[in-house]
Amino acid sequence: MSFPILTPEEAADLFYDGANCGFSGFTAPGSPKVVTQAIAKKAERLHEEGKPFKINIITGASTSDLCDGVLARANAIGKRTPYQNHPDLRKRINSHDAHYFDLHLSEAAQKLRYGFFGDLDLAIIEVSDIQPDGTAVVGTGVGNVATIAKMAKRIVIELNEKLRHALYGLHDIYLPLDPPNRGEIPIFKASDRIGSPVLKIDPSKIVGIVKSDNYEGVKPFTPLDDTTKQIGANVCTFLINELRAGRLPKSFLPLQSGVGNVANAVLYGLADAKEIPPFEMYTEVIQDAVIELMKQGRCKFGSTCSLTVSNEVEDEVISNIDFFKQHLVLRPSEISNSPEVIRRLGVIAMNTALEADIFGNINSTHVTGTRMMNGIGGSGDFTRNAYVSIFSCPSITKEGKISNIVPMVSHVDHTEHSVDVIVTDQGIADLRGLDPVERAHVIIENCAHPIYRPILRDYLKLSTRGGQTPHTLEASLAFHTEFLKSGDMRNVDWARFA
Ligand code: 0RQ
Repeated sequence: MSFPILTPEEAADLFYDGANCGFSGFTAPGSPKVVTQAIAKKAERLHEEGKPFKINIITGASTSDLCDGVLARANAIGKRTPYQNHPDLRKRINSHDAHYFDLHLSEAAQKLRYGFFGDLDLAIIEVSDIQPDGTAVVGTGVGNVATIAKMAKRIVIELNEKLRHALYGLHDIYLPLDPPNRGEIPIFKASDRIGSPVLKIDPSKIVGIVKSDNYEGVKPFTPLDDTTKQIGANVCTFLINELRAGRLPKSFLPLQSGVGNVANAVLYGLADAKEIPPFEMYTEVIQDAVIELMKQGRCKFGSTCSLTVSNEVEDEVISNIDFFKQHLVLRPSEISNSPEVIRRLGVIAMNTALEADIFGNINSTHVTGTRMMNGIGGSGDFTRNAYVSIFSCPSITKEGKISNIVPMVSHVDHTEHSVDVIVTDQGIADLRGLDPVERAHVIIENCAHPIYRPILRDYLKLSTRGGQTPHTLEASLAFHTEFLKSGDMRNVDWARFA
């Protein structure tokens, strides 16, 4: 069977108001790039005519400006899951133009298969190659593509010619059976391969192929500054101390690292931490820093769901693909983020918080408890199941108007039970085996910024009256209410609550 070649506009015509759509990809890489632009134009045209048009979208994770960006600006997104990070979509979500439900990334595919989100009417799947029988080599972000291909009724293929013929052998596509028939996921080391280098798509569901020739569109990282470099150095100090104390095996354990500038900086810190032996990664995103570490021989192998690298590094990987195929495997999110595998391998989880509270709870998603930033992503999959779980963030943000260490987080993504260590530019709070009050002292003294330490100590004094986890409930969110009122958390006045 050979598939018709479609223009992006012809493909966009298949999409209709209220359609449930699955898109390939994971954090920009692998997500659709051209049909989405045509769908956005169609939405704008229909909206001008006074007609409704919004589609519901499930992906692997965030996408690029060519997908979430254009569709959000066209107000063409009805419902979205499981992760996003585009400023225009964020605005739509926070103004309720788009509905968004946040999900652990390991669970999205199985919940789709279980039927929890209804039928999948249409899919757009980016491939780097496809055969007439539907055998495809997918792009550089795998996400939920295997489940989306299985569940979608009709599929549009985006053939990204930029990647053509390069990627065969990079992927390990594996779809677990669903309960009650699920067995173990037989990965015993990061480099194990258990599936297929190709995705088998039912050719009868493919309506046509749209050609594209685009970069993945990963947003460039902010250059490292003194704060992010110090956070990276502190994480490395913690890991080195663990090795010295014999709490980590001498051969080390696989690392996971989350998204964003802080995560990228932590990984760059590992380049200089020579006491840490060459290591493996079992993670969901590999950012620019890891590619550099691979070239240096510091990172021996990376199992990931996506190559979330800048355009420059993308070019470098593609032109040296034979080298990187020996050091990388790309897996579906439910495998890269599988709680079973993470627990078995003893993954060291390193994720980023927006804020942490003095008792060790983490908010990764909601600014002042209400405004969605990006979503929980895979941070919960790793945090909850890690050998040791580390959260890092700067001690202050916005020139000190915000303390990232607060009396009580304004939204909880990761509870005190799942968080072993908090690291800021100020230092390391090792929370293992500590009760809530002990944790509070260590977090305030080691991680809070010196300008906020006395204010946090005073909060603890104010709260000594009650309970195992001593809070003064009416004052517990005063940092946030003060920021909303005066724009600076330093203005908080505990006397009001005495
Ligand atoms: O704002 O953009 O206006 O400068 O938040 O902060 O310091 O640049 O940090 O890029 O590492 O992102 C938690 C969002 C951190 C990310 C988060 C403001 C700050 C800045 C970004 P500006 P930084 P990063 C696996 C793991 C959840 C998902 C996850 C994330 C902007 O890491 O989305 O971990 N994590 N997935 O100024 C108000 C605060 C703030 C704040 C920072 N307390 N209040 N604003 N900012 N702290 C990967 C996947 O799952 C795909």
